[in-house]
Amino acid sequence: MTSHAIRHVRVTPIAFRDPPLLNAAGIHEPWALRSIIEIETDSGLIGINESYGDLPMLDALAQAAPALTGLSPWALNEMETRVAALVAPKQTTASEFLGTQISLAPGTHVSKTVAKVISAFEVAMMDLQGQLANAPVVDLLGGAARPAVPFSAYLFFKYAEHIDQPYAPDPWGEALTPEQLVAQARRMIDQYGFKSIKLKAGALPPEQEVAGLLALAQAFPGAPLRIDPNGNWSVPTSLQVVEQLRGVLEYYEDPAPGLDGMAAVAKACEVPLATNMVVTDLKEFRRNAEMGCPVKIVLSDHHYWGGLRATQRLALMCETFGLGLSMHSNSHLGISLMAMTHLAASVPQLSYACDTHYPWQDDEVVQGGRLRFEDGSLRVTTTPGLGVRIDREALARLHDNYLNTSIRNRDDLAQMRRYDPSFTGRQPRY
Ligand code: GKR
Ligand code: MG
Repeated sequence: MTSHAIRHVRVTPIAFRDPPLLNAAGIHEPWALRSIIEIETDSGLIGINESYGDLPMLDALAQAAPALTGLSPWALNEMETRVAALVAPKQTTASEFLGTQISLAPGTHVSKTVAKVISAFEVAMMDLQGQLANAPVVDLLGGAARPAVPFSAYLFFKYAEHIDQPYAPDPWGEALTPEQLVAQARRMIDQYGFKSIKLKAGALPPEQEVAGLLALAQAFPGAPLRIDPNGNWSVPTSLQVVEQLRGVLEYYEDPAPGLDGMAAVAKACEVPLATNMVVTDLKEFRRNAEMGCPVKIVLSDHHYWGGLRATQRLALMCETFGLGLSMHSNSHLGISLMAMTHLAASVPQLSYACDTHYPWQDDEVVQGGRLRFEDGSLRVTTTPGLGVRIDREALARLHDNYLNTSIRNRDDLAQMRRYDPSFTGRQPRY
């Protein structure tokens, strides 16, 4: 009988072009890093995934990879147990004190690294499961609640060029004024058909960002609008901004730092607060609930919430506590975007269009090139597994980019200091 046991895990770090996008931490570097994960079975099947590509993540993936050898692609719970045992940081326990090394039991220590590695392997294993069962991943998650997933136009203030532009400048140009921002939105909406708009804020003085959002509201009447300064505004500034944006926002994403800051804003503002910064694991979810849910919308991310199934469990908890659910994103390519799409299609409670950085990338690692949006949505694939396969030539090219750049960890702050040596990155800045 053919064995589908896992034989090998291959992790390939890649780097792809990323524009000079401004945010609270500083500015994007010219290369964004990701890892491409391939899990191969004895029978020669290959399950794929895309995750973070910074050095600690690559180290954690390498540390955990042996846990998969010999495992069935269906054994997700066993994979989680083994990964948690291998990757969890050690604690000084009584038995360790007495000289015995013990691994922490899963569940007793849930670090983000464990959740990230579990997610990285889970998606690739589910891609394998789909190939074995001849079913798309969305069917393994219970079937599609919607045939296509709506995404939002994710706008950034940006410079026209990087400080040491290593390749031809991106076609989006500069966006620092309300007029340039509206032009960026128009271009993105014309090209992709997005219906909702999110503005990444926390980069320019708040009055300039408010002017930008008001210009968007005027240019796109009726479009749901969000603003996200990544916790870079004090509570008084957050309240001032939301007052200036009265009647304009669909939700208010991470205005002030920390759950306490968010709770102080929530007390005095009617617009629901959303986060991908202060409710990022079960412990924080519990604290938000104990505080009476100042945060009303959780912007999930399967890459660090522990995978597709863990995010489905999060969806149920959001429903239980009357919270909304959507997804945020990072600079990513098609495998990550497609995994998000299968997950989002399977979640009946998804209440808002998801974020994606995808329009900011022009590289791709999947066969057939860039994924195509229809009317602002991405159709969930119906072929086995994730429905995307790796383009080997593209992977080799993107890996070469990685070998040729010295970037090994994303550092928007250090990059901004190259433009402005006095930039401190102190938060909240305003
Ligand atoms: O790429 O600059 C960025 C974003 O700020 C990203 O890092 C955030 O994680 O998009 C994310 C968000 O919604 O906060
Ligand atoms: Mg955010």
